Amino acid sequence: MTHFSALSLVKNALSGHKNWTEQWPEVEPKAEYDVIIVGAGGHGLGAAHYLAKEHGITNIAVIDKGWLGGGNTGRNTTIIRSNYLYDESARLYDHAVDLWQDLSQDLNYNVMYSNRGVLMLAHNVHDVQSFKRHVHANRLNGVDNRWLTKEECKDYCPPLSISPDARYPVLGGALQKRAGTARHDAVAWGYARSAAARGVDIIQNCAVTAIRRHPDGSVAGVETAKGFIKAKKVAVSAAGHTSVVMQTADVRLPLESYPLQALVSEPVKPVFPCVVMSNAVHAYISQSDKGELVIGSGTDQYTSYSQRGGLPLIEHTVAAICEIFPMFNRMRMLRKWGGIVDVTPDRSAIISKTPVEGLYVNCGWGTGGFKATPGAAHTFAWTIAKNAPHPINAPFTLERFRTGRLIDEAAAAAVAH
Ligand code: FAD
Ligand code: PYC
Repeated sequence: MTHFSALSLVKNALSGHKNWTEQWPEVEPKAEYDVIIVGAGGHGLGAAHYLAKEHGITNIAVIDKGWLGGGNTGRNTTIIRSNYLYDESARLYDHAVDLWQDLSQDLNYNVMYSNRGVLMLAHNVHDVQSFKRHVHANRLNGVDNRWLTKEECKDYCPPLSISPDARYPVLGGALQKRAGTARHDAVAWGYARSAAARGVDIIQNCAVTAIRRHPDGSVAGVETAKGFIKAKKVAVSAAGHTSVVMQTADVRLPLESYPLQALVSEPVKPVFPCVVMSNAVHAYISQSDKGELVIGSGTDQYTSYSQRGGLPLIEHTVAAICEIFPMFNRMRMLRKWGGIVDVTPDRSAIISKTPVEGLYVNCGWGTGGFKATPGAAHTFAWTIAKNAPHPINAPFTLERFRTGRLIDEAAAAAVAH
């Protein structure tokens, strides 16, 4: 496999870019693996990368029912931040933000991490109080976040309207400067390439139809579209479809699945310097390197696996964008899509062993798991390898739904649900 470097770029440019080697091979599944990961999104592929790189476990298959990165990893609006309220979340998301800093170097693949800053707008007294509470809590946890006046918000993001005549005027905002965006496909491709180079099999277009258990209850392997595959350990990272997959092993999870939508505009020259989120008016926006405005909408009010979502939400989001950024009034929207997100009762994730020996689950990221990809994958790999939680994901196990020690991050979740 080619090592990407300035030299390899020049060499391949001189031969018309015809001699690049494949990024990962297409393989048929073996009869047995040490670990099978269900779901080739960023979280599943990342877990395979860290299992191979940090725990020396390489006899792994990552199996996906579609193409790798075709789930929420390739459908999200790529916002990365760690400004969550509770200590446990701050540690988990900031661990991810730490890993994002050097991820391109770690993978030898440009994931285009851009820490352009995430600005969360406050539109009412409740927002102001809640965001200031987040700013203070974050700073106590060593997470950068600061309060900006509305004029400072405008300086940081010139397209923003701070007119007092708006329906919900901007009263100020919380800015996390280390936060930003990354290129979502590249994250999946980079992890896939690195894992494959270490011997991991990536098997696409092969649905896992059931998890099988031994008579003693422990995990035996998975039933797939290509037949039964034995495994010592099975790790499920299937986002919106997690509860369906886990049910086949008789494990019920506290999850509900909803469609969440996003859309992009026609491309324009660089005009938008950061990421802006407005929970109250309900829209979030950044500009991609192609020039499209990337705009996030809300979740449908009802559970569904339809992977599209209703038009009223898009209309509401576009109205919100026009209100906060009147200069975008005449922009045309190019396309919209949806993904199925898995939501827990406390809006926090689950990275955990399960009551089934050898079965692990990483889910419940709802509308906000892209930012966590490296941190979730890293701690999930640890949990699988050591059959025990990493100190960072210890508060995020299934136990909390028994003990009642919930981590209520609904206010930090960004998308109302
Ligand atoms: P996925 O990438 O969905 O991977 C799961 C994989 O499992 C899929 O590829 C799927 O095909 C596969 N699978 C499912 N069932 C089976 C089966 N039976 N057999 C085999 N394979 C199976 N998060 C943020 O942090 N910031 C954002 O700005 C943001 N915006 C979002 C916007 C939208 C529109 C959506 C939908 C989500 C957004 N999210 C955001 C959430 C984020 O995308 C997800 O939390 C995250 O990408 C989940 O990654 P994953 O690898 O767990 O899941
Ligand atoms: O978690 O930051 C987030 C987010 C933004 C849009 C969807 N999720």
